[in-house]
Amino acid sequence: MAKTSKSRKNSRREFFARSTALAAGGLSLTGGIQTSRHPAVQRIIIDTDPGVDDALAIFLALRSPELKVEAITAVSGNVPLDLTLPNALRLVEIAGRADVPVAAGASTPLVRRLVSAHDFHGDNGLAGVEFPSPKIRPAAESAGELIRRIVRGNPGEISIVAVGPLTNIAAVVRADPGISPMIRRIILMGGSFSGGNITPSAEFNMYVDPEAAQVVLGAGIPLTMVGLDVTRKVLLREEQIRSLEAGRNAASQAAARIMRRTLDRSRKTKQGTAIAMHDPLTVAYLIDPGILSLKDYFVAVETSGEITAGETVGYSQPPIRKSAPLANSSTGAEEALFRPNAKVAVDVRPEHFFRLFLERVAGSV
Ligand SMILES: [Ca+2]
Repeated sequence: MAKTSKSRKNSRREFFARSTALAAGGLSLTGGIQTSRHPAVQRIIIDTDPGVDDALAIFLALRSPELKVEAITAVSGNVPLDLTLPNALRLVEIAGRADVPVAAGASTPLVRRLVSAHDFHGDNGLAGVEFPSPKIRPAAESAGELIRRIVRGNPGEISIVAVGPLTNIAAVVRADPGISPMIRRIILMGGSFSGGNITPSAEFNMYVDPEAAQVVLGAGIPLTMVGLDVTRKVLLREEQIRSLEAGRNAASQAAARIMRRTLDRSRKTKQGTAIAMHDPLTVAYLIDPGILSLKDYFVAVETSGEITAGETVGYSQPPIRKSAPLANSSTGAEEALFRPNAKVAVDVRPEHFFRLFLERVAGSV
């Protein structure tokens, strides 16, 4: 008995030592080459709309020693806030991390009615898998208050991982414009340069709140955009679900149940036989930047299109030209100064993602 406990403790220590060394040295898990140095632990806030792939992203973050999750803020998106908030609380509780504060954010987009995605995420947002009601309570502060307090208390230290519609982040930037230079960076899941997943033009998070996306893209905060161009190439299948089922921890078991049900639904509704790893890919990139290749773009989001709202358009070089003015318009076809506002993921190594993801979520950490 004592021996088992000791060896488990040792393997846990070795795991953390190895992971911390990797992070401290900027050593890529995938390449094995020391490239650059960055702080051993990255402090993050996760803004999320759980959401089946949000669940995986949260588990991955909470089980990775390179990341310190300072807070989780819920937003309406895949399902309304009255589901995403308790789901976030449930996920934190399942992962055994009741120490992480969870706060309620916006229940509606900035100026639009909420369009949710129950058809994919199930009635409860977790593929219809029933987990017990959470015992922990949401933070007394709102998402906006919590984000502002943490960022202002640690200027330049906190990165935001935004894996839902950008409503909460836009509201923070609008209410407190001076906060932008204090945010280390935003890594967002959203957008696409290769067609959408809710309309032919728009990716879901951008579609739900394009006005919020416009605020965030224009805020001058260092941005990394992880969009459908890469996330739809990282597909979870039967094989990975079996690995999660074999994982001997509550998070892996919960992830397995959620993804098993999601895959079954997807097959039945003929939406496909694999599940794109949108949100967890964003978190995985923070842990191992070698998983993605990035390219500088000026990214703009369509807000006025009747058919195309939420479409992201990437300019890789000047000029930044808009549509031709209407004949009765008083404005000309002005060109804006070309200055990239985002690093956009253009290529991905799916096998590296799954190695990291399964090691962390299904592993015995
Ligand atoms: Ca999400």
